[in-house]
Amino acid sequence: MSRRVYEPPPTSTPGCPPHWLSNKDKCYYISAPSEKLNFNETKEECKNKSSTMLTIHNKEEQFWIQRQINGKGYFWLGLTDMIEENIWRWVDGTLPSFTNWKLGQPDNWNHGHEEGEDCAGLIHNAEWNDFFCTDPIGYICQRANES
Ligand SMILES: [Ca+2]
Ligand SMILES: [Ca+2]
Repeated sequence: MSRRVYEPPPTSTPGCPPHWLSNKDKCYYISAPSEKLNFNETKEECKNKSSTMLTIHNKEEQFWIQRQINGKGYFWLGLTDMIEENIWRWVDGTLPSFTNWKLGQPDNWNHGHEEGEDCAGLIHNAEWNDFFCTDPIGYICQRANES
């Protein structure tokens, strides 16, 4: 994959609801700094917004998301191994073909908890890390672009 040049964020959201961003065939809702939810709350909130939790399927989408959330903190991915430890699945049940785990992650860290970490999110540079599903962090919902 060749390196892509910087693209400024879109100024309009064709085919997407107000406050959603358009990229390729999807619309994305990125939570404001005050909006922090745990994994299950995010799943519910995205459903309420007629959408699903964020899934990332290739490097190009990963880079786009990285530009949107740069310096804004942590955000959930719709990715979990709560059904079977270390078998990561998107919320639609599919296995990821693309991943961007931070080196050493996922580590199923379990300090102070009986259960390890079973829900994945984006950290610095939009690298992926597994978190406790009950952690409140930012979230991103996605839906098909209708244009
Ligand atoms: Ca785990
Ligand atoms: Ca971790």
